[in-house]
Amino acid sequence: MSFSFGGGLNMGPRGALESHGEGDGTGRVFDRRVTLRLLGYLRPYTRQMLGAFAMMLIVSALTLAIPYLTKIVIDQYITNGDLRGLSRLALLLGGALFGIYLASSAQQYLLTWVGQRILMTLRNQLFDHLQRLSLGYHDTHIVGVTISRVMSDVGVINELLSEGLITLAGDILLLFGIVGVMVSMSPHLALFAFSVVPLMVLMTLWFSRRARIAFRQTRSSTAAVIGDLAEDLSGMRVIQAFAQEGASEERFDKVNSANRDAFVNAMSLSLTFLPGVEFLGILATAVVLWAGGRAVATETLTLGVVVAFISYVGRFFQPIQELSQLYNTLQTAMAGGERVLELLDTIPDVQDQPAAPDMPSIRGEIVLNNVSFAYRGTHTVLHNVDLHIAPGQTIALVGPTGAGKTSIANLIARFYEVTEGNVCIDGVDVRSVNQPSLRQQMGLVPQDPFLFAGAIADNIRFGCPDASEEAVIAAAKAANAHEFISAMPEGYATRVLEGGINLSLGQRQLLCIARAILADPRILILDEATASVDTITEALIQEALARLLKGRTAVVIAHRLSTITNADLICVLEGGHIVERGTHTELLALGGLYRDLYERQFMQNNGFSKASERV
Ligand code: DCP
Ligand code: MG
Repeated sequence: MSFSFGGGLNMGPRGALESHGEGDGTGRVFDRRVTLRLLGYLRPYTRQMLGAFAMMLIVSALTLAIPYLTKIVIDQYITNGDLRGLSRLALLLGGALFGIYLASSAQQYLLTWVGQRILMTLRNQLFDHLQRLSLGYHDTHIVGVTISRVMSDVGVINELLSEGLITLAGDILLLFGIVGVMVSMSPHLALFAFSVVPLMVLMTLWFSRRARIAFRQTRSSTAAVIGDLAEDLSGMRVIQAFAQEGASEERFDKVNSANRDAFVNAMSLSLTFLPGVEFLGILATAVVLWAGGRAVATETLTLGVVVAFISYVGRFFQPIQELSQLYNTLQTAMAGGERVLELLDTIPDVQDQPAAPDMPSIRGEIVLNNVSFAYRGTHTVLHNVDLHIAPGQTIALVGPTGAGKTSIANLIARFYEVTEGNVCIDGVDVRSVNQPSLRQQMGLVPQDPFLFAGAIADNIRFGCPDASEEAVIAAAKAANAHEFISAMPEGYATRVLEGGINLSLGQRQLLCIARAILADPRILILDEATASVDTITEALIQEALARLLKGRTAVVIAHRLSTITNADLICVLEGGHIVERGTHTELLALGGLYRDLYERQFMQNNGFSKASERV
């Protein structure tokens, strides 16, 4: 039996994002609702658990029988000099020991078999659920915290359900069994043996109260170490760029030493308690030896009974030690169980109605009616936005950073639910159809182009896994990505490393465009698709886009206004309001925010080209 240190990851010093209770839950050792639901996971394995239970019964029975057999050996065979009987019983004892070995191996195997299956079921359930949770959930939950739920919380639940329950039952059974056998053999001597029990109870109470706090500290300080580590690793570039290695080392040292102290503290508690229990065991043995010895001398008890008693007393304290440790496992598992169930119970913000129909084949009209929207229900970022995009039109959203451009794209694809008003595609409210059927007909090139680890070709065919090699190449050509891909050592088979780090940001964007082209959607949303490419590539992309956008409805979000001068309609957003709308020429003539933005960029670009001419 080992202590377990599972726990949430909320304690990262800078992990203030995590808003939900990440402590040890209610801290209760037993929660009926959580327990019942967790026990439900055992149901499919009733047979195996009954098998393990039977093995446990065999182990307990044999463990109880061995001292009793010793008593018979001494009182009947050794005392009477019956050597043949002695050999027979020695064989029987050997058989019993071998039986314990076999039964406990079988029990262990069954429990591992069941435990690993429960672990897998829980992880699959969590993973499926995480995929269904809306972006609103993923925005507000730190990745590390979620990983800890899926990995360590699930682990402690497994420990409780498989090993824990059977150990609990076995220990309790053994305790009662030993008491029963001792009382039936000699109530008088049993009374002497149990004289240390009140001391034992006091000690256990003292220990469990302190252990509960100490072990909670080990869990939360481990969480702090992992939180700090995860954040520093992902922010390494910034740490090094600002030469803050020293400061983050100091911070890590602090959480790390708190973790060390918590463990030393918890361990020293255990290390006082466990030998304490052992000492009481020895004390009880001494008492039995003294009282039993006197009884043997006065011939009120046989020697065999005293020897058996010594053996029982020795075994009596082992389940007590185990039970006190199980207490921690139980508590950790309850806290972990509560967190896992809470995650499984989280209702996605964006939820389809039961049996929501598929989105019919899209023609491409997008209408936003009086749409207002707030992330996380607080702070409104879009105010009464009205927008009508006819099928086949290209509209551009421009405006200062934070104006709400990406938010509009998010609402069209229904990654979030509008707070007020509605979004309709071909007259169908996006809330009335199921999400996959809607998004399958849309292509999205996100602001932050994400690639998966794997071949370039597979990244392009992400949305259409069955696309042929030719189709992939055609899409890459249309996106003007073919040239750089062919120049790579392994062409389309070149592996993209995790996070796409072996490609430049511009290249990643081209691949994302190729991915969208291949999916051949009726509606295309391009978020800053040309933000990070040079002027020549930009011209290539524009040319590719002109080809791509033809006959589709497109929403193009651009910071470089030169890319969207041809759009059918340009909407200028500021602070969540559409403040101007019209074509490029109309807006320039208007002389408002658009003209302002345009002139500033124009001057900047001219400034740049002059500067480069001078070089
Ligand atoms: N916002 C938020 N929670 C999110 C995303 C955004 O609270 N998960 C806030 C930040 C901004 C506002 O919403 O104040 C609008 O954000 P957008 O991403 O819509 O802004 P833009 O796309 O217009 O900005 P940029 O040009 O920087 O991409
Ligand atoms: Mg944006």
